[in-house]
Amino acid sequence: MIKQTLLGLAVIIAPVLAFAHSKSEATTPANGATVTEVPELSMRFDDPMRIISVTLTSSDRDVEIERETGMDPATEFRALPLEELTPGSYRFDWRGMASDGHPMQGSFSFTVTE
Ligand SMILES: [Cu+2]
Repeated sequence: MIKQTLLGLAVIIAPVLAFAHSKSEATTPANGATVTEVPELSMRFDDPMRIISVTLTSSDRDVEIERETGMDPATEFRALPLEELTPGSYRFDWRGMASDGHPMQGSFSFTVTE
């Protein structure tokens, strides 16, 4: 009986905790998307996020990107690839700090075709 009650509480509390953190709401390209070109990489957050580091990886190598957004907390992050992205799978990883001071990280992936 007690176990059931605790489980019920965990289910109720979990979404509230997740919601307290600023999360990446939408990205360009969208997570899982297949695109023919990538003029820019962007992320939008529901609360300002200080993006500390970003990497774009394809297969086994890092692709050079240049961030357009500074180090100040912002609800939108933007970066440009410094080279045309050749067909393949890409993964964008970011680390940052939420407005409540908690370290956050996330990633999204996309595929480039000809
Ligand atoms: Cu937090």
